[in-house]
Amino acid sequence: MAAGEAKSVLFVCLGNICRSPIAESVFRKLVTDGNLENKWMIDSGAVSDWNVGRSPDARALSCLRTHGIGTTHKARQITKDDFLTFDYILCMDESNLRDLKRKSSHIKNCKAKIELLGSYDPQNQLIIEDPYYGNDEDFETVFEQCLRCCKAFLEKPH
Ligand code: 6LJ
Repeated sequence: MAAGEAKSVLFVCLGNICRSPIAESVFRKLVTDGNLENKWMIDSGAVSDWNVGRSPDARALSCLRTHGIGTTHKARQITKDDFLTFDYILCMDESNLRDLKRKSSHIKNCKAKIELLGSYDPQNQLIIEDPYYGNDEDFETVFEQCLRCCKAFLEKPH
């Protein structure tokens, strides 16, 4: 990437209604608060097509609201184009990473660097677990992990 050029990041999880919209919203808040809107393109998506068009899980929205963050995101599945256009695709667990690497292996000229968001965690919690069958505390844990990792990623992308 040339200096001064905008960078792009796509946050990915299984259904794009819990973890990745939290990560996307947290990162967007950090970018907005830092007056860096012109420097970043930000989105999120799903490995699966289970929830396409849906708003985030009510527990994810409630967790974000608690931290003063809103979102109008609607779930979408990742596309071939995402691998060609995004600089970074940051995912949540080993299953996401396997699915993304498998999909990218069929794509010529894949541009995206595919990584675990947790690889940026200063507290070294590598995996951001799926909170779908969990409770509000699990969503709060996801939020705190995303906040730590997004701060570190914004500071110094790999
Ligand atoms: C096709 C068959 C599966 C989950 C989730 C889990 C389960 C989810 C979900 C995350 C976001 C039609 C859809 C699994 C949205 C929905 C239940 C099954 C959905 C799984 C395994 C471990 C932990 C969580 N699968 N929905 N249907 N995560």
